[in-house]
Amino acid sequence: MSDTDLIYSQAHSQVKNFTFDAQVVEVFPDMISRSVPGYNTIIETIGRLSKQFAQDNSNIYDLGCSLGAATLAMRKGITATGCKIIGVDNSIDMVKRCKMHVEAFKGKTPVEIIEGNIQDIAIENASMVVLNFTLQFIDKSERQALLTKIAKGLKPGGLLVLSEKISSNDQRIDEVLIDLHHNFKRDNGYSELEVAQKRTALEKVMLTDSVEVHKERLAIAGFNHSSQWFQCFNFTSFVAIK
Ligand code: GEK
Repeated sequence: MSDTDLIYSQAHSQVKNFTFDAQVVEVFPDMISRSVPGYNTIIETIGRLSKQFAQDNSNIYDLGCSLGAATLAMRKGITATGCKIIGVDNSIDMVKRCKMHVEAFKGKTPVEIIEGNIQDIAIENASMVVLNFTLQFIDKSERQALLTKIAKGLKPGGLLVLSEKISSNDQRIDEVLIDLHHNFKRDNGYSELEVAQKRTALEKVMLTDSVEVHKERLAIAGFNHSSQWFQCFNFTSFVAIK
């Protein structure tokens, strides 16, 4: 099948840093659902939360939108009127394909997909912002500024959904969770070689934080309430409300 992720199935003489290029775009839905435990549950829940949190005449942001899975779930879920969904991604290949996906489905809430760095775009008049496995690709020293900008751009009562791969401060627990995740990938058909090469490719470009660090950043950013609502192995999702 052409859309099956086989990128790391053969030995690479040198494993390059992971990028969201055209080759990844081709297999992305297969890659993310076989690699991220609970991905479909998280996407469905983002849709449910949009029904609850999207406010009339406000903007909804999907930051690091990839192929628009969260955008489409929210467009289905939103019942508020006068909303606009803005999806942003800095991979031109993702943006091109995302626009095609969005156009292939009908919905009453308008969607704009923008090629850009989420650190540079303005967040304004927002009632809901989604960072679904995107913050982990931002330089650690720049994560607080991004979350603070998001909190400032949210209306009172506005919601951030933040999903991330996490690490544990307890080394033994970390080992157990990493092991469970690798077994999940093996059960989904990835070989030892694929798991090992993907790990090397992500080592320098995807850096994880602990739950405690995330919660502290959310509080500093100005969120009055935050909680994990989902965790499976070393993957979690938070809701944070202004
Ligand atoms: C989903 N949210 O399916 N600015 C804009 N986009 C960025 C930046 C940046 N600075 N850094 C990374 N990206 C999606 C899944 S994938 C997660 C998100 C994963 C983009 C990058 O191009 C990629 O499309 C996305 O963030 C991360 O719900 O593959 O593990």
